[in-house]
Amino acid sequence: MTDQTKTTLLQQLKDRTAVVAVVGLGYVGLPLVVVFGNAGFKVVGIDLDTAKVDSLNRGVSYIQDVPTADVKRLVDAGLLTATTDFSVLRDVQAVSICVPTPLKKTGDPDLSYIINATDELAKYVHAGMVITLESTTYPGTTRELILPRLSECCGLTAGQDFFLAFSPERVDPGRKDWTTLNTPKVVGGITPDCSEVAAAWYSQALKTVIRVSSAEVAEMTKLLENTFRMINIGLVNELALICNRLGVDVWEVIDAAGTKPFGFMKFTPGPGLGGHCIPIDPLYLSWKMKSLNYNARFIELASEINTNMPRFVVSRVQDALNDRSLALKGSRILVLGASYKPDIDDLRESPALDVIGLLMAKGAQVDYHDPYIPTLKHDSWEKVSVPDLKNAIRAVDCVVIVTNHSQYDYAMLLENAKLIVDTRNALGNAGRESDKVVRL
Ligand code: SAJ
Repeated sequence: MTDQTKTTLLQQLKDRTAVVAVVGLGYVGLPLVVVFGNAGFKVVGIDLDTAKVDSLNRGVSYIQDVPTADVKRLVDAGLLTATTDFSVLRDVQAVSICVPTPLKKTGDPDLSYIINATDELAKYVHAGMVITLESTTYPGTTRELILPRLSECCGLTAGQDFFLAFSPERVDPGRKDWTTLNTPKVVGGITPDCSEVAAAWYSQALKTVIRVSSAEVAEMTKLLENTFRMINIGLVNELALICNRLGVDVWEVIDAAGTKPFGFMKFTPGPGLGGHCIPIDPLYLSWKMKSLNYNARFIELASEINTNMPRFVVSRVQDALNDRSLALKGSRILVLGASYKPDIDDLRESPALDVIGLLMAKGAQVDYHDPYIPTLKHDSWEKVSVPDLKNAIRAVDCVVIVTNHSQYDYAMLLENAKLIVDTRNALGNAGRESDKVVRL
């Protein structure tokens, strides 16, 4: 049965008669649907959100990186359908799970999306099926959480009857140079045969597939990528605290270090760490290690430093106002930029929300502006982006640049503001030379 099952499935993947399913149609799943469809596979997208399902069946995309024309073409060609009904998996040979892996309020991993998707899949898993998990998670999830649920329910064996692997998503929303199609894709299975079948599937649609020896290696690979980033951002954030105490310009130091053509990678300090990946993924690793009685000190310390940056920003605002004999309490502050990084409309974990909350807690009157985010609702407060930016800049005691959107007119800001705290070095040398600009 084993060899025949694998041989038949490999042939179906090779001649693209295998039907593909993607569970979770967000910023990871939808681009994957299009890539498999463009490779000639019949694809069924599965999501609990009927609005997403209806939109796709109308041939309309809702993800910034996926053109509607691509979706419409696949739907019109009969290569793409979407549904909320998992029973379609009865007639599917290849399934990719791309569901969220956020944190709970407690700061522990929230694996409920993976568990729910797996429990639904377990009802329909059958011999001759390959399954991959793409959601970023702790090492061991595929083997400890998914495998038992799939093999116990139906008496099938991974690596013989069905094939289970992990393949980390490497989607950077908004990026045009590296996409789902051309970003190298790591794939690692529960068994060598699982690695082989999953890699064979992905090689039919993606430009570069990197096969590793196990699901744990693949899970750990993604965590290294994002933990590396989080810790290095934490390092430069601590450098900003150190340079502030030394009276040294941290931006000038980093720019000078950046002239080293080897052995150095430039990161920049900021008001804190936002996004759905970098602040969260490393905590999946440190959480797992705690269960093995190991304290991942680098991750904990970097996370502590990054989490404290909004407070540091507020202290810089307070000091800057104080130097002008103004109390923070009662001062009018304009926060410029709310999304977690420039030129996108994503608020997840944005430090701007913390900066605004902390300024308000100290009695400041806070407004914000963000061209991508018309309204802000967080904790107990709600705000609307100021309609007339130039007037708002002139009216306030201090402007705080939190997210340096490229569309801002920074010359106009420098001309019209009384005082600017620039947490992103958005003003560059003009800011360094101006006595009304304080840099992080
Ligand atoms: N940040 C800094 N200093 C830096 C770089 C980033 O403070 O030097 C801040 C950003 O302002 C933001 C947060 O860190 O608040 C995260 O920024 P990010 O540039 O890492 O962007 P993300 O969250 O979109 O990260 C994604 C990740 N992609 C995946 O997980 C698949 C990450 O692995 C990519 O390296 C990153 O995009 C990228 O390079 O753009």
